[in-house]
Amino acid sequence: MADVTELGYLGIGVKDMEAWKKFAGEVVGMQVVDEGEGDRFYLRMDYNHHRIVVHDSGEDDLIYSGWRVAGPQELAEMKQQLTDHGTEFTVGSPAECQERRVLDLIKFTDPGGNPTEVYHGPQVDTHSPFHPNRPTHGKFTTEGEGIGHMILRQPNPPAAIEFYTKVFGMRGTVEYKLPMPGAPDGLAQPMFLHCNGRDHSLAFGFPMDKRINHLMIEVDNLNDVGNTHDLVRQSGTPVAIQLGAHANDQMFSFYFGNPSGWLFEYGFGARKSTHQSEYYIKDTYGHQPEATGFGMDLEL
Ligand code: MBD
Ligand code: FE
Repeated sequence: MADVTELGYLGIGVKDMEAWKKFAGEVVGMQVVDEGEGDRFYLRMDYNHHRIVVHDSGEDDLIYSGWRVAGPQELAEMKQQLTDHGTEFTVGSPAECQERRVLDLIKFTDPGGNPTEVYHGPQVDTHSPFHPNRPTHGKFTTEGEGIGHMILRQPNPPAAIEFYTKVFGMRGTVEYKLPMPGAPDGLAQPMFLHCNGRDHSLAFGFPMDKRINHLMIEVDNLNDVGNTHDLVRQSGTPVAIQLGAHANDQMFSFYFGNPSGWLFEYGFGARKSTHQSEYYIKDTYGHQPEATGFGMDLEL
């Protein structure tokens, strides 16, 4: 059985390309790369050609996620695992592989209807060191752990947990029971899944309008959380969840709105996956809600 090894890339569709360039470069501290295609630009976080493709397609939502496998053997095994599960896939054409800057890929939808890709062999540009559009103290933490984590819309969480554990080989379960008026039993019971040393690369079980609620990106220097927090405040960017520490990954983080109206979580200092389940009823400290309307109106 082949397992996915990291959440490797995302494609997002946006309405305001210029606002996204400014936000990603000047507030978040990514590297904005425009190769002149006109309908897209790229966001870099490390040596990879890109981690995010920003498409001028107007959805203001996630349009695809790319999960990495180790190599061609694993991609072949993943095809068999999808077939055994009854999930139909298409094989990426050479043009599609070139567009994604990978050696090979397959495309399908996950049980929540989210367009999903599995690939191997990303283009790594060691000749072009990561160069953020604004000064940073440190770097994004991506080595062996991928882009970060995302919260995906899953109308049927049991079907999603079955897919991501049995087909993708990820591990995880419910990690919080949080009071939420309107939820079954008045409780939100989100699930968190890992596939490498990152505590979770995927979570779901929150009620959501968009496909994605937030993308968490991690930095290796605490000063970058403080500095980014200053830039978020100075730019009038809404903060949906204030600075605080999560109980599960023990990360110090905060959440702010992006120009598409979903959230970035920006954090430092997460512990590694423990590979054993436990659950929490509250976060360690902080993480108070502030700006509403981002689908994270719950008491952590
Ligand atoms: C997370 O990263 C998160 O986004 C939430 C809501 C709870 C715990 C860890
Ligand atoms: Fe998160």
